[in-house]
Amino acid sequence: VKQTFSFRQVTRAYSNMSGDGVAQFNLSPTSFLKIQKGDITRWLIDGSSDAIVNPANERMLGGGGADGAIHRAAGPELKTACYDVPEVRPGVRCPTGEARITPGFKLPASHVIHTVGPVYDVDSNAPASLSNAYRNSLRVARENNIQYVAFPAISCGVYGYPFDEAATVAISTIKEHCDAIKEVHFVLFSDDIYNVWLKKAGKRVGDF
Ligand code: AR6
Repeated sequence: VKQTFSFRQVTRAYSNMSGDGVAQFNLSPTSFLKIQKGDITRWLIDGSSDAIVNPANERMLGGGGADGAIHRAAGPELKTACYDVPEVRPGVRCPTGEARITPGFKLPASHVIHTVGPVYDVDSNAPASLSNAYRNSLRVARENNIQYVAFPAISCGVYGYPFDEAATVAISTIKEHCDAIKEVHFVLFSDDIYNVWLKKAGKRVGDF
């Protein structure tokens, strides 16, 4: 089905459908991309085969931003589960671009997929690292029969990735690697990022 949305049309469609405040796009005949504003620690969809993605660091024992909020909402068992993830080298449980999974404990989501995006100013191939983080998170979801996945804007906080460039990588990668995932959600904390993501989804997904 050929659907073409301008940004204005997307936002209008969004406000027309805004019962639940979620903008929806077809990624494929069997997968949806859903974009909403909000706090990812409160994301609740299915209860059995769902995961939120944590934008963590390589040590994978918590931090600030969404990582801190996710650890607070999950409770201390999450940190214990993270300690149990083996180090691949001293101090590194999850290298940049890779992903690891734990239970969600007190979170509404049943699982947390921890991934590490690039530090924008330090990583010499930031787009590849960011794409790997999305791709490997989806792969880990698939390997664990998880069909509903919620992402924040990985690397767009402490790690300093420009929103527009991050949205291009995020949405293209998800479009390419969404097989077997029923719904990929973005739960975005700020108006700025939400608007950039909506616009990019209209261009990259809405008009396929
Ligand atoms: N729900 C959804 N999005 C959120 C939430 C939330 N509750 N809280 C923040 N965000 P960041 P990064 C947004 O900094 O850039 C940590 O210390 C935030 O506004 O959480 O990948 C880790 O331990 C931003 O748009 O992750 C690492 O050391 C986005 O989530 C480092 O930060 C990502 O911002 C990772 O940095």
